Amino acid sequence: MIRGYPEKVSREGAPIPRASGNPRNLAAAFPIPIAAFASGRRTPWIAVALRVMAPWRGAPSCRTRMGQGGTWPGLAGLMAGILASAVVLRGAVPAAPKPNIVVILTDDQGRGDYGAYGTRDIRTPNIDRIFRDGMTFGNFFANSCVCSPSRAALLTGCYPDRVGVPGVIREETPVDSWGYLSPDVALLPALLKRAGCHTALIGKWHLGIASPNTPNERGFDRFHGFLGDMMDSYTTHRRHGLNLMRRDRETIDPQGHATDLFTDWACDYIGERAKVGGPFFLYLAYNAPHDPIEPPAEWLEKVRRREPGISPKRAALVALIEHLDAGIGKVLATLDRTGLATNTLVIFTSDNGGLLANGANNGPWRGGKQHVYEGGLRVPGAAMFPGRIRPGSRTERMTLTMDIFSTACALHGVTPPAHVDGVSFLPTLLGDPSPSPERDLYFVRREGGKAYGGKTIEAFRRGDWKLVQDSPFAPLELYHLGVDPLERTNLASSETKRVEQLGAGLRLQIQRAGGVPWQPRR
Ligand SMILES: [Ca+2]
Repeated sequence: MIRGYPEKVSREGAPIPRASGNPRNLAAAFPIPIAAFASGRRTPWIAVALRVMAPWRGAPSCRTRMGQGGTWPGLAGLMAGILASAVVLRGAVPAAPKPNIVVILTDDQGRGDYGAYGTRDIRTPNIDRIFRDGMTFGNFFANSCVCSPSRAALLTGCYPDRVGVPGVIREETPVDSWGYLSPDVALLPALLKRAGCHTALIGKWHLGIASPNTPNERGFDRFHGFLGDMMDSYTTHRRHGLNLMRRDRETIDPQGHATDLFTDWACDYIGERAKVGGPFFLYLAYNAPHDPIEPPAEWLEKVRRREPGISPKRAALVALIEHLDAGIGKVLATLDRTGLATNTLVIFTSDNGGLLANGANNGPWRGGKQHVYEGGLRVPGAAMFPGRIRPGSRTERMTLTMDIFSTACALHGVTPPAHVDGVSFLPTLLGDPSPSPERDLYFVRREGGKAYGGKTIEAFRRGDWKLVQDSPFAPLELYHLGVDPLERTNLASSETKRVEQLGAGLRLQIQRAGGVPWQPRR
């Protein structure tokens, strides 16, 4: 069984004991959206009334003793009665709105590059708010150590090479493109749209620049952002001289820092949905803090003044992340201002570990972006849902980017396609203390250049054991993360049987991906 290990090196705060009592199921937590709407079954009105009064157990701000062997506080019971009476008088079950989902994905943000982690030279009060007001994931892993594969995993729920994206897609330079998103796979927005959600991608797509792999063609009602892998400048938004900024299918040439543009567009979108009504799925994918490290001048100056002795490289990265954090703060404030926050699940994570060459902080873990050691795969992870997720809670569940897909489906009562690898963590969010799902974990990256030669690197994890090949030309390495979380002692030569066992599992994963092309038909 896969087990997470306590993050002894983190200073995100002491783990908070999980809620006692019976695990709560989805129908109990979301009686109307899931039990009634998704299945078509009518929820008894009294259960609805009680659930409205007790959105989740154990909340400091609205604690009830119901289910803990106690009694309802008088005021809550009175209000429940009034509500129930109103329901009976109207003769109908009030329709609670379906929840919204906002996934905030940052680009190359390291596991330790935010304030709530305990890092001293960075101030990210808005990202920290998601951790503080929601659930911290102590073991959140990107599906890959680079951009495109993790993004493909998020939107398909699959290991990325199973949908044609083992490596970075660079359609604008085909000789250096190492993936092609399978046109046959349904993406998350297409599924959520069937459940009644309006869907939007704001920011970076990086899963193709041409038909059929553009955001609108793959299920997003709205696309406002950048098609490519990275911008040569945050202010010119070009890549290899190409303008890849779009509003839906229209090429646009906006002025300003990309982080500010994406923030403004996200706020506009949320404001628009507040007026229109109905649930929405917003995938907000910032380019920051990916290369080039270009913070606005005033943000860099602020960091330099506050952090005497910081290196120029680190100061620039910190400033870029703090500027990003301010943007996230505006988006959260817009959810608050429109009143949508109380019905919105916000998930925050990064697509891979930080790039060490840029001064990124990946905590104590080995390596960073482009590597399948822990520093390249471990990412920040948090989720916030007022009234549903217990503030300040924490899980050590082993969680991957692709699990977001299944979680979003579960929240809207959508059955994921049978081929999906991701597992919903919605029960965990709602306080179910069940252990991590029992499964092997697999990470892959295909890349060109002399260091990779068009071949792949992989990591394969079973329980605490991890098999690693961080260069296609290096022998396999084996680590026991339970006793050696920083991957310092390679046990491959002494644990040969274990290497063979995990190697067989790895080969199976490679075979599973073999049926899907990762290049377009030429
Ligand atoms: Ca990235």
